[in-house]
Formats: sequence, structure tokens, C-alpha cells
Amino acid sequence: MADLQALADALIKGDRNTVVDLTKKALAEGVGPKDILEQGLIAGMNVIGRRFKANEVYVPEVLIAARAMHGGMDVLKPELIKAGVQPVATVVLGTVKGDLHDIGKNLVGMMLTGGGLKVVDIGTDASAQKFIDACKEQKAELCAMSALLTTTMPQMPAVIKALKEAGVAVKTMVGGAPVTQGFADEIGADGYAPDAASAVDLARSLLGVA
Ligand code: B1M
Repeated sequence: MADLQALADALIKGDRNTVVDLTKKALAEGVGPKDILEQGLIAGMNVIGRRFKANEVYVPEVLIAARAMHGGMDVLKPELIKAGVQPVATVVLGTVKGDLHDIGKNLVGMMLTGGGLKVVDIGTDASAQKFIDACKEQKAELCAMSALLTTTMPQMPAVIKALKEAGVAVKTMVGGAPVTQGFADEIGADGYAPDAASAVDLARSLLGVA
């Protein structure tokens, strides 16, 4: 009998092989891919998110859990497509122009994926035009920007302005070590998150996803 709690527990431990095996086993036993995703993989990632926020686990544990999540997702993806399960929304994520830091962005991306969102990662050193093109092409609902340098933070308002001028109607969120709620308010971003776990809560609330 498929045990989705065991699947969530294996993900929390970062045990990729067990996650892959239990995902295959649940599918073989006829459990729906959406249930496996929500009650197994996302449930486990939510626990990691809460523990990360509470400083009970750190970056390495999150990366290992995310690797396990990817293992399960690779098995599930074709089944989710067959079942017509769509990600709840699409997020374009990148580190702004002039900035090459990507560890925090990647963590945010993994957590957003774990939160059931489709993440289109446009990488680092991303210009305003690159954000605009990706948001248009992907029909994104949310544009998420990371910056780690005080010198690249001004790129964030530049992207927000360029999106508006290009008529791209997306919500915007910002984050990264030097970024604050005050800065986000000042530049007219729709939201700011201090860490990857909060980024999932923020993204889901901006998108109106329960
Ligand atoms: Co650089 N660097 N770095 N660096 N680097 C910092 C950021 C710095 C604080 C170091 C220091 O001086 N103490 C400093 C910035 C000073 C400032 O502007 N205030 C700095 C500098 C100056 C530089 C260079 C200019 C150095 C030089 O060449 N003279 C240069 C710039 C290159 C460039 O980008 N153009 C540079 C280069 C590099 C490396 C390439 C060597 C490397 C990056 C490797 C990589 O990313 N692939 C690097 C690193 C590793 C760091 C430190 C040591 C670590 C950053 C990191 O990955 N943290 C950093 C010092 C430090 O923070 N201790 C430093 C871990 C990561 C998980 O945290 O990215 O903050 P963080 O992400 C968090 C949150 O911020 C948040 O969630 C994440 C997880 O909880 N978050 C978001 C991030 N993005 C978000 C987006 C969201 C929401 C939340 O919504 C969209």
C-alpha cells in the first residue's frame, strides 16, 4: 500500500533513491500523480521550508531535499502531463543585470518548484529586456528578481519600470541579502521575501493560490 507520508519523510531526509522508489511504487499501485505530488513531494518540501525558516535546517539540507524532490519530479512529470495536471502558475526568476550570484536564487527556485509553481530560471546577469521577453514568452504571472550587490539593486526598479512600459502585466517580487521590505516598497515591487521559504508563501499569496 502506497505510503505518501513515507515519501514526504524520505524527501525531508533528502533520501533521493527512496523518493524515486516510493514515487514509482505509488504510481504502480494506482495512486494519482497529483496526490503523490501534493501529499508526498510538496508536503515534504513544505516541512523543509518551515524548518529552514526556523533555522532548524540550513542551506545544505535544503539543497539535498531539493535534489530528492527533483528525483521524484522526474518520475512524476510524464504522468502529470498525461493527467493534465498544470502547475498553478508560472514564475520567471533571475538575478538582475550585473550580478552573478545565483546560490540564493537557485534555492528560491527550488522552493518555488516545491511549492507547485512552474519556474522559468533566466539565470544571472539578466537584463530588463530578458525579464520582459521571458515573461511574455512564458505567459508568466510573476516576475521574481534576486540581487546580492548594493550596486545591482537599482536594476530592480529598472525591470519593474520596463515591464510596465512594455505593458507586461505581472506581479513582481524581490529578494536577496541587501534587499529590504522598505526598498521593495520604495520601488513599487508587489512583494519582498527575506528567504527562500518565505518566498514560496509570498509567491502563493501574490498569485492568490491557497
Ligand atoms: Co560575492 N559578494 N561578490 N561572490 N558573495 C557578497 C554578496 C558580499 C556581501 C561579500 C562581502 O563583501 N561581505 C559582497 C556584496 C557587498 C554589497 O554589495 N553589499 C560581494 C561582492 C562585493 C562580490 C564581488 C563584487 C567581489 C569582487 O569581485 N570584488 C563579486 C561580484 C560579481 C558579480 O556578481 N558581478 C562577487 C563574486 C562572488 C562569487 C562569484 C565569488 C560568489 C558567487 C557564486 C555564485 O553565486 N554562484 C560570491 C559569493 C558566494 C558571495 C557570498 C560569500 C555568499 C552569497 C551566497 O550565496 N549566500 C556573499 C557574502 C555573504 O552573503 N556571506 C557575497 C548564500 C545564499 C543562500 O544566500 O544569496 O542571500 P542569499 O539568498 C538568500 C536570501 O537572500 C533570499 O533567499 C536566499 C535563501 O534563503 N533571496 C531571495 C535571494 N534571492 C531572493 C529572491 C527572492 C526572495 C528571496 O524573490 C525573488
